[in-house]
Amino acid sequence: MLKEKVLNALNEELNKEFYSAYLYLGMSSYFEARDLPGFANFMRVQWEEEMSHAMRIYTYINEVGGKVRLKTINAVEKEWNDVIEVFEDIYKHECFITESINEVLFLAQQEKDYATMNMLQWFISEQVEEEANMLKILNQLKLINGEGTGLFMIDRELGQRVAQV
Ligand code: OFO
Repeated sequence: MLKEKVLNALNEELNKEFYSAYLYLGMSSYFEARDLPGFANFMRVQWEEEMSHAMRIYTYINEVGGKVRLKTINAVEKEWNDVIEVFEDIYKHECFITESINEVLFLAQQEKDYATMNMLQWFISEQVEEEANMLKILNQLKLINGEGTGLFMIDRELGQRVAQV
């Protein structure tokens, strides 16, 4: 049985994962509008991944007899000026999520909730990968100044990404 504190933290994390999905879908639509179909595809796949992160937490809460609380998901209102700005935001957001997962894990540890700690280990590894992938693309975009033939080539590469979930 989940302790109240851990359950609340997991429900907060669930909301953040849904927001991640929503944010990345907003970015996908930004790329659609900018005629960058590869970037749009990449972010749409990322949207699916984030939905699967949320559903992992959703399933876990139910599995251990907790009550899922589906809270308001914030709007995605930001207007981006260019591709580099979008990836700066993605990288920042992933670092924020890593911090957030670390805090939930810390809480679970304090509460001696070994099952939740075990479930969160998957997220710890996933965040290492997510941060590294996003930072790599951000750095590549900076190298080409976010424009020209380089941008076209990255767009083609990102168009190859297919959903793993
Ligand atoms: Fe992007 O890893 Fe979940 O939020």
